[in-house]
Amino acid sequence: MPKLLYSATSPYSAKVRLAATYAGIAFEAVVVDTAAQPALLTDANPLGKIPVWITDEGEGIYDSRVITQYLNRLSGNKLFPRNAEKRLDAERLEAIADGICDCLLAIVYERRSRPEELVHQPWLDKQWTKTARALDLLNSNPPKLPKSISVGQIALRTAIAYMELRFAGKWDKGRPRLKRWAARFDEKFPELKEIIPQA
Ligand SMILES: N[C@@H](CCC(=O)N[C@@H](CS)C(=O)NCC(=O)O)C(=O)O
Repeated sequence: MPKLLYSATSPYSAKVRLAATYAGIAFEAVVVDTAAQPALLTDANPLGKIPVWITDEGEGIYDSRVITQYLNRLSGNKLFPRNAEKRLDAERLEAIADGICDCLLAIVYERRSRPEELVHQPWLDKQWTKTARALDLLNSNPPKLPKSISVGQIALRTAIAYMELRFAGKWDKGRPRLKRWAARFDEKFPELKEIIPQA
C-alpha cells in the first residue's frame, strides 16, 4: 500500500490526506518529525519536507500540488474538473489556499527559529498582509460547495483548519462568510471532517 509521510499539524499534508480519502485511494499514513529529518523522509524527498507520497514501487512524490495532480490521474479525475475553465478555477483555489499556508508558515518559522530579539516584525507584517488580502477575497466570494468538490475546496478547508490551530481569533475576524463556509463544508462532508486536524 502507498504511504503518506505527514505530521498532524501540516496543512499541506492534511490537504493530501483529505484528497486521497475523498478520491477513495487507500494509503498508510506515517507520522514523521521534520525537525529530526529522519532518513525515511530525506530518502524519499531530499528537501526533507512533508507531505511525501511513497508509491508501492518506493518512489517519493512531492510537493503537495504534485501529489494532488498525481492522485487525480490515479483516481480517474475525481479531484479536478475536466472542463478547462473549471479546472483552472480549482487549481487557482488550491494555489491561493496553499499560498496562505506558505505565508503563515513563514510567520510561524520566523518566530520559532529566531531568538525573540531577532524576529523581524516587518517580515511578519508583510506575510500577514498577503494572507489578509487573500482571505478578504475568499470571504467576499466563498467558493461553491456542490456535491462534487475539487482539491480547491479541500485545500481551503485544510488551510482554515491550520489557521484555527495557529491563528485562532485572528484569521476569521471580520470574515464571517468564510467561517460559515468551513462549517458548511463540515456538514456536507462528514467523512472528511473526521480527519481534519482539530485545534
Ligand atoms: N510547497 C510544499 C510545502 C511543504 C512544507 O513546507 N511542509 C512543511 C510542513 S507544513 C515542512 O515539511 N517543513 C519542514 C521543513 O521545511 O524542514 C508543499 O506543498 O508540499
